[in-house]
Amino acid sequence: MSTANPKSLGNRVGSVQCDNTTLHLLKANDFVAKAIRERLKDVCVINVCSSPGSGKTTLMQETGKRLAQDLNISILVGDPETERDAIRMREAGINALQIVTGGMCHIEAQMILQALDHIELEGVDLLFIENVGNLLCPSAFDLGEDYRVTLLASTEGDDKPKKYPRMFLTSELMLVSKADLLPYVPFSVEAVTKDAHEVNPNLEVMTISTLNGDGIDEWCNWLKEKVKLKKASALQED
Ligand SMILES: Nc1nc2c(ncn2[C@@H]2O[C@H](COP(=O)(O)OP(=O)(O)O)[C@@H](O)[C@H]2O)c(=O)[nH]1
Ligand SMILES: [Mg+2]
Repeated sequence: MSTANPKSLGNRVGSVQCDNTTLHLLKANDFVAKAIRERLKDVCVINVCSSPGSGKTTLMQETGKRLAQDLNISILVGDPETERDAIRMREAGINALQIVTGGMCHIEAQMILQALDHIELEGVDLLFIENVGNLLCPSAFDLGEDYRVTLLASTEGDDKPKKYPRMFLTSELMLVSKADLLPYVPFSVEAVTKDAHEVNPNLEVMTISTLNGDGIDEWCNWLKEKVKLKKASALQED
């Protein structure tokens, strides 16, 4: 060890080789995500991601109301603090449990595994996970979901898929939300779709507005189809 720099553990002065502990954390996370998939074999799980304020909770409320006759829906809602979103979901008649991450900027699989012991899952067809508002960290954490859906609001700018590629690369569906505001903001659905497809050619894209209802039927039909597929694959495994 160099006496000139006793804390460098023998590395050259000016550089230090750090162990990437995040990689180990993600391996552990993937292991837990696998356990969640095993446990939720006949529940369709959708991990809903976006920046804060893109309209996740509003969309979940509306979706829950619209699909109440067709599907039994529960939701786990992640936020750094407060139970506000779970309260909003319960007000909309949806069984909801808040995951308070204690300041953490994403949900980890172990949080979901813990939460599953505290939410009624008997007869549930569709479990939403509303992730913490963030386009970066949540992309790295598999939560045992079947599908990842990322909202991008028209007010956020159409440059985000290329700036936050991992979020869009790991998603199955991008919802361009707050479409009712498109006439008022400089946002091109064509440009954002082109960029998103350059990041992930398989990404489905829908344009929706919870405020005026545009695209909500298409979104609800997409969900019903995914629930059907999950049930069919669960039956095949039995
Ligand atoms: N114009 C417009 N505003 C919306 C829409 N959906 C949600 N909002 C508003 O956007 C804000 C954030 O919504 P919220 O659902 O809490 O977003 P979250 O943080 O992603 O869960 C609220 O003031 C909503 O009323 C929409 O489709 N159009
Ligand atoms: Mg919310």
